[in-house]
Amino acid sequence: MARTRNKTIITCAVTGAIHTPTMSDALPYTYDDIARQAVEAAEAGASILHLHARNNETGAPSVDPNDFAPFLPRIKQASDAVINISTGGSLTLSIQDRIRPAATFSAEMCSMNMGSMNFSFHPLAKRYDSWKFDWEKDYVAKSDGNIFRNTFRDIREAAEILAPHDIKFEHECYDVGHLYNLKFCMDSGLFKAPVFIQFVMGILGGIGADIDNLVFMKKTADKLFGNTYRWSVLAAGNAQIPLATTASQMGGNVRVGLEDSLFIRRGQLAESNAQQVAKIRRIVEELGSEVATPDEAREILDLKG
Ligand code: KMH
Ligand code: ZN
Repeated sequence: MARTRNKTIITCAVTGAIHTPTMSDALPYTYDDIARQAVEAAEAGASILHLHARNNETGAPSVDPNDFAPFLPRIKQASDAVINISTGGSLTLSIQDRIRPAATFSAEMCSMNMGSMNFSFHPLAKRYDSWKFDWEKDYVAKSDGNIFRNTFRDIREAAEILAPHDIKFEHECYDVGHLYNLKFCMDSGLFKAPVFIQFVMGILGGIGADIDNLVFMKKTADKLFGNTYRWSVLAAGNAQIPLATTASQMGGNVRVGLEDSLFIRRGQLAESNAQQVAKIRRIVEELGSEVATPDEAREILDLKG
C-alpha cells in the first residue's frame, strides 16, 4: 500500500473542447482517432484517460452521449485505463447538458469544475508564430462567450445528480480561490474526503503556470485539506511538461494530453497524445519515481473499480 501511494498517476486528456483541429493535425476528433489515440496513450503509460467527445465530421465539441458511444467501448475493450469523462463540456452549455455523458455512462471518474471564471488562451502561452491573438477581437469581443460558469448552484446540481453513480471527481481548481470553494462545498457536505484535486495552471482567467504558484496552490491545499487529498497538475501550453515534472518531484500526479497543450516542446507540435505521455513517463522514471498502473491508480484514488 505505502509503495503504491508513492507512485505517480499519469492522466492523459485526449482532445478537450478548446483547441480546434485547424491548430494541429494531431488533435483527434473523429471517433476512430479519439479511440486510437486514447488506447495508445494508455499503452504509453497513462492510467487515467480524461475524455471529451467531438462531432465526428466537424470536430466541434459535443456533449451528446451519442458522440461518446462509438469510442468508449473500444477504449474499454483495448485498455484497462480509468475512464474519466469531462463535465466541462464547452463554455456555452448548461450544467445539465455538461454532466449528461458522465451520468449516461456512469464513468469511474469525471471532472468537477470548482468555480466560475473568464476562460481564454493566455497570450503569454503563445509560442507558435502562426497563432495570433488580438485583444479586441479575441478577448474583448468574445468576453461574454468566454465565461466558464460553475456557480455553487451548478456544482451542487452536478454533485447531486451524479451522486448515485459513485463517480470519483477530478476537482479542477484554476486558482487558489477554487480550493476555498472546494473546502466550502466539503464543509457543506457536498463532497467527502479524500478528494482528488487537479491544479489547473496557465489558463487566462486562472492562476499563472509557474513554480511559485504551484507551491502556493499546494501549500493552500495542505492548509485546507491536511493529508486527506490527492493532487495532480495540468499546465496549459508550453508549461505542461515543465510543471508536470515539478509536480511529480513534489509528490504529486500529472496530467498531459492535447487538450491542455498541443506541443511536445516549445514551438514544436506534438505528434500525438502518446508522445506527450511517453515523454513525461520517461522524465518521471528517470528522476526516480514509478508510474502507477490503472489498478494502482484505482487503489490510490479509491475508485469504485
Ligand atoms: N481544459 C482544461 C483546462 C473539463 O473537462 O471539465 C480543463 C478541463 C475542463 O479539463
Ligand atoms: Zn477536459
